[in-house]
Amino acid sequence: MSILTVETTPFDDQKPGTSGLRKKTKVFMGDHYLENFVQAIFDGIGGVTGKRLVVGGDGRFYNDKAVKIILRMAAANGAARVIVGQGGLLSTPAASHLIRLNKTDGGIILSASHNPGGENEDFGIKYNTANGGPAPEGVTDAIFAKTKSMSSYKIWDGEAPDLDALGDSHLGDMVVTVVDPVSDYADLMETLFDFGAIRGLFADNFTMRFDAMCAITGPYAIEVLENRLGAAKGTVVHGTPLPDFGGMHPDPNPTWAHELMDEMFSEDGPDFGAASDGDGDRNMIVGHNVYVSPSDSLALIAAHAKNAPGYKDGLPGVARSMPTSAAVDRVARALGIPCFETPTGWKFFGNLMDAGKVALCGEESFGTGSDHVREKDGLWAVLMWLNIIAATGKGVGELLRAHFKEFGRNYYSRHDYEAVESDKAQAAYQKLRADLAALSGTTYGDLNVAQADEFGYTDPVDGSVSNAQGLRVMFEGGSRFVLRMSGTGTSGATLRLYLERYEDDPDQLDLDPQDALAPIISAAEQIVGFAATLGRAKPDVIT
Ligand code: VG1
Ligand code: CO
Repeated sequence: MSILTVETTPFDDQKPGTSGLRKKTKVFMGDHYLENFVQAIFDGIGGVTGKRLVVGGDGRFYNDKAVKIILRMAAANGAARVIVGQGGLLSTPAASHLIRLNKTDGGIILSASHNPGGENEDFGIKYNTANGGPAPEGVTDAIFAKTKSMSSYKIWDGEAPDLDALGDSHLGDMVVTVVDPVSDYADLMETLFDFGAIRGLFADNFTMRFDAMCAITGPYAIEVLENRLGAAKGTVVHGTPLPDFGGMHPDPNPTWAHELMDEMFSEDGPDFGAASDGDGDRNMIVGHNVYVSPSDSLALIAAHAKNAPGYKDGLPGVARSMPTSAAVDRVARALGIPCFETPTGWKFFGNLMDAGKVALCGEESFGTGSDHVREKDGLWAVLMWLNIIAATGKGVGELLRAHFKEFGRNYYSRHDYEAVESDKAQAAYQKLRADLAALSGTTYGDLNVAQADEFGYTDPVDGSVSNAQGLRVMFEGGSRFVLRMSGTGTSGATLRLYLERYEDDPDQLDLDPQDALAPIISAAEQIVGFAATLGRAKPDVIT
């Protein structure tokens, strides 16, 4: 057996997006496509000679084959050890934890997250650094630069070991360690939350439904909720990860997790419901007859985190992505802690957490997490809610109403225009961008534009600058809309319109968000002209 050096030519479309490189599965299966990118990762981080890595993915179609290719390439490139989840499986938060627990040099996660999986759907790959978090832009830029001049890659000329057998084996000089994907993660959860109190809740007939959407979180949720916390068998549904997610679109929002929504809004629905995405880092929280928007979930967790043992001393600070609502800002102000506003994508939270400036982070896109790992963590958010419910004795609806009463409500919604022809999406985006300077002082119905700008971010820890992170139109009184181009899609362009309005009139706290936001939706239409520019009468997905 020996090291093969395979000649190749560069691909011109391997620029990582919001969270790694995502393409149609068949693109990754094409000759040299995955291999080129993996070699670019290795070269972009200064080689992997003598290094230790974690590798795993969400089990979607091609996951197993891709893991074996990466193992053979790591061995040929001189890596010392690779820790792999059994069967090549690891949720994104569990991979982040394994990197930190074993103090490896980094890891490779295979997933296209909330995008559907299968031979004709999506696949993805990303690199995480030694802190367990997604590589920051400086690193992804270096990887992208390497993809542009790729002329050969190295791969071990021999079979990768069986990924189903736990324990160590060798691939050339490299040690492959196959680990249980769940146990270390489940142990970590036990250190953060009051498992005794949550067990008491379930012993007291508290009912729950967790929809794993045939994706990676199933085994984690079964172990933690059913085995360790005593939730009734069958609490976790769609709990077996399948290569095509059983045809489900594993994006935990009311549109795609409609089965769960129907059950939670039925007469005898469970007390508590949750869902997670393809790779396990997203979450949706639902009570009986009440839906919790991710921005509100973040704010409520910030207000109640002290109930969980892992956060009993309080939070040093919190952070949210720019398009996420300002609900958490109000809690931070009340707690007297800082609140940071970052660009979209979890990679921007890493430095803040490493520096101890924040312990809780969130995004409007169903992402919540803390400094226990450096990724968002779906099951963590679910356990945090269970811990808060157990500690306060209040249900989801009661908690939410009390929260709005105390802090007011940031009505919030996101309208997505998906798979738009790229030039049309660009036209709409660039039109608003060009108009920004002239918007301030203009009026739409009762709304006066106070400020309009393009969001840019200077990292408070390392001073790195990330420009062009979305367009903001802010109205007097705190309402606003934001327009962004998605960086995770694989066909055409997706435009995201984020809408927000603050309300503290006690009689106005229970409106339908789409009604509450109607004046802002109308202003955005007048300013951007979606119907005319995109040729779409309405958005494809509303969350
Ligand atoms: C989307 C979300 C963003 C999230 C990213 C990765 O990105 O909006 O908040 O961090 O997905 O999530 P974009 O560029 O499409 O808006 V995951 O769970 O797909 O890794
Ligand atoms: Co995800």
